[in-house]
Amino acid sequence: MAAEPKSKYEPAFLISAYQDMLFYRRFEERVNQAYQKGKFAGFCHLHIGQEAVCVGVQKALRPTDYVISGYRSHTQAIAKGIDPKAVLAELFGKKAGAVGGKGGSMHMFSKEHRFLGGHGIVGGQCPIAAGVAFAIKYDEKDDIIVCYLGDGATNQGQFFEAMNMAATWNLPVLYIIENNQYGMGTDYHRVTSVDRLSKRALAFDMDHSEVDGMEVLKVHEHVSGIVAKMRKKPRPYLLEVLTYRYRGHSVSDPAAYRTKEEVAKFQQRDPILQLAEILKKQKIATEDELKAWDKAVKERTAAIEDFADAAPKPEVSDLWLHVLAD
Ligand SMILES: Cc1ncc(C[n+]2csc(CCOP(=O)(O)OP(=O)(O)O)c2C)c(N)n1
Ligand SMILES: [Mg+2]
Repeated sequence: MAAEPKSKYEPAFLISAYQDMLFYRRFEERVNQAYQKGKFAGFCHLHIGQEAVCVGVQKALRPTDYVISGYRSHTQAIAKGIDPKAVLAELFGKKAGAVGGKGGSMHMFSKEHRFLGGHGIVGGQCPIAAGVAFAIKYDEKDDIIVCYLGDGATNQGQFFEAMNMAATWNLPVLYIIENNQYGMGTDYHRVTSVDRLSKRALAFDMDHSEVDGMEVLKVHEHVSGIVAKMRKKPRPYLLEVLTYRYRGHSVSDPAAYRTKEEVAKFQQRDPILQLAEILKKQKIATEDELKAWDKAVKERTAAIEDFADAAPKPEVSDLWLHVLAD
């Protein structure tokens, strides 16, 4: 029998990608439980099922690159370097939160980590990303900005306006559509004139492609290639990542508009399970080690919740802070 082709990825990379995805899954599960226990209220959108996108993309970037996103962005914020304690404290409305407990689930932000939100207006991040890319180019830097958006956001006017400007001025912005098949309860096929959302780029003569978002290594390899080209010659790019959200649109959506069979079909290709198979096949980790990592991750998320529980609330006088820029 032919030997398994050796992965071009080092064991350390595979372990790190696996542990990151596992942590993001368990973190979001804990967020969901905390919400159900009434520890916080308001909007809350989970990224469960889409972990390979966030991890594969982030590992293709460098710290000076920027990331901007929509409202499904807890773990994207962590991937960009924001302390998970600050993310959970933000959800709990605590002063130690990423934005002092005043933004909540949809508004993670850190200038220091170049994570520029967390935006609740669908598609609102697209023109901001073009503006940041303009600044990068103006300053003659070779950084890029990744702008995550959903399939639903590609039907918003500002997406088209931003794409036109980015293409006209050759701005270094990588628009990544996380096509998780649904905009709230609407299957994207029902509201979209094209089969592949990446085709939207044709109208702007913009480079574009698709990649399987359930395989972290595919995402990483594909995005690394795109980013390397963008750094050499600033140009925008539209990437469609085919993924799936396992939970409802928000924690209060039972997702009755889709079948169990459909969810199961995607879960069979779960990004964490797929990488676990690779780790075992390449004898990088045993089943027992995978279980031990999971236990450690669960303990880590429990400690994060303890921190967020104990953290103090903001002062009433904090209402006067952050109203205007310093
Ligand atoms: C401009 C605007 N219109 C409508 C909404 C209500 N809304 C919130 S999320 C959402 C669906 C967006 O779906 P998609 O872009 O696919 O992102 P996903 O939730 O799947 O990550 C809608 C319509 C909004 N927040 N902003
Ligand atoms: Mg969607």
